[in-house]
Amino acid sequence: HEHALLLNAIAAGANEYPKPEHVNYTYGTAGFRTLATKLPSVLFRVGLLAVLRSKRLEGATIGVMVTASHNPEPDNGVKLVDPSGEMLDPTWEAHATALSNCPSTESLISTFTTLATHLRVDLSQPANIVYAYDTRPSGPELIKALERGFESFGESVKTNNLGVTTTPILHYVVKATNDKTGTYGEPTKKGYNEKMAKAFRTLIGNRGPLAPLYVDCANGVGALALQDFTATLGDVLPINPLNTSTSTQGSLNHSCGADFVKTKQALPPSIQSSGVLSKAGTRACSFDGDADRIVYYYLHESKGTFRLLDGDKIAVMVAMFLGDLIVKAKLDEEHKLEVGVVQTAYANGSSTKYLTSRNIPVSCVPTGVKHLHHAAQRYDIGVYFEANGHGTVLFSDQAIKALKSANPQSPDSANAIKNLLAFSELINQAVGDALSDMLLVETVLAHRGWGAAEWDAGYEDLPNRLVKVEVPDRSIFVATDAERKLQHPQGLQDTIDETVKKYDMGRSFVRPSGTEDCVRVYAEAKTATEAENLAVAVTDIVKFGSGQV
Ligand code: G16
Repeated sequence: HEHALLLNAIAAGANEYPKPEHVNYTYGTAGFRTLATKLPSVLFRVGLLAVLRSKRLEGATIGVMVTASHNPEPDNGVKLVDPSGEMLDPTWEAHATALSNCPSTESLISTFTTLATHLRVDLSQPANIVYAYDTRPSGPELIKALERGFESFGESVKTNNLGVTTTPILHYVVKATNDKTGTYGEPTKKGYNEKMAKAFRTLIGNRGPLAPLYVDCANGVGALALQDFTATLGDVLPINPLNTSTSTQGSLNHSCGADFVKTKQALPPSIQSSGVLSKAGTRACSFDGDADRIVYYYLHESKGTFRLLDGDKIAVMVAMFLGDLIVKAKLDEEHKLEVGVVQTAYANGSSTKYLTSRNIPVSCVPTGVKHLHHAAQRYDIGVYFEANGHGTVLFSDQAIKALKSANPQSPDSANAIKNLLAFSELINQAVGDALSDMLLVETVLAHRGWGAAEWDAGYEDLPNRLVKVEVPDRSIFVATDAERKLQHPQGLQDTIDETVKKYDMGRSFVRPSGTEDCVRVYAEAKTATEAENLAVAVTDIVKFGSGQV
């Protein structure tokens, strides 16, 4: 009887949120992402799946984030977060896709029932969900659809609406809520801010106050998180927030934010015209629309040219610094720790070469935080960053144990150990966070006594270009070998290889985007002109391969 009631409730909700015809949804790089107007039925169905997942895990708390991050304002999206604070188990992505594509209420009910049976979900279990959304105007309507999904299950579902919040805060709250040891932190925004502020103060010691930092918030939710955080932190780090217009229509990610800066390799026009970077030594950073990416930049002191310090530059500086701290910690032979770095094909060739030449292990995985995160878990201390600024540093349980049980033989070692442990508190262990990563960068710079120019001096990026190519059907492009090669359309990779050979230090690859309706072309080469020409040549190959030319 109860089962029949549940199915009736789901059917009633499904009728309110019918699936639009001729749309095929896929769970992409970071969940479902498309025009917000196409998403209400998906949100309702994701609500159902989140409850199934929580019930399957005996009521463990699941997270749901409504955001389209770096995408333009009219887009939106939704992704699920597992109890550990990590992205949804990839085997469940197919279930999310199956539910989202059911053409009718009847087929949705039948797919739901089949899933519940096959996944051995005991529907009488409780379910717990935490959810949040970014500042997009479409957020509240989509949240209603999501809540309608939860409500179908009646009282067995307990929810916690975090409201307008960044993606990393949602991940943190999910992890902290499920943490049985009670050591990770209080499962609230306040708990998160206090945890980070405390670790940051410990690490900065008497080095503060630091030089002022300009932060481009992409006119998104990062502006609100930054404001909350600075109120907690006080004046150790003077922060000047820029692009904070979260309620001005059309402003989100528009000509600002991490994706703009990384792709255009230029200052946001608003920062250019404000002149705030013209004072030598001034550094700035940009967040993206949901504050889980960060890139830094500054202007060259004598030439005034734009210098980008992207995810690769962050990874290299942080890995080198943590490696040095481990040496200083002088841990016993059986507790020796290793730092490793995880990158994607987008990593600048110079960064990989630099790390390898310093004997830091580097692995390459496909695009998407979920892939990097898992690869980073294989190291004692795993540093992962996508070139676009997504990333974090993971400390394994073993590393934490080794540090906590160490017997330092000198004040220097004791200090290094204390600092390594403080880094594990400062850095978000669930997912990359622009705010936490910003504090990480600031700490390393303060300890090294470096400004942006000294950080930048480590290695010189190879000139590169990233191009979005619009094609009639991006699904015909299938990449392999950590996305460094194209498997389909057949023969295209051979043509690309032939072309790449003609360029000094040339490298290029093609892959379909999992968040936007386009194919991405990346090219690097010895000179800017060559990188540009290579990108144009490969773009032509893609257009030809897509049947456009
Ligand atoms: C998302 C993912 C990132 C990925 C980016 C671009 O970022 O979380 O891992 O690098 O999309 O992916 P694609 O090239 O497949 O479009 P965000 O910041 O948009 O959530």
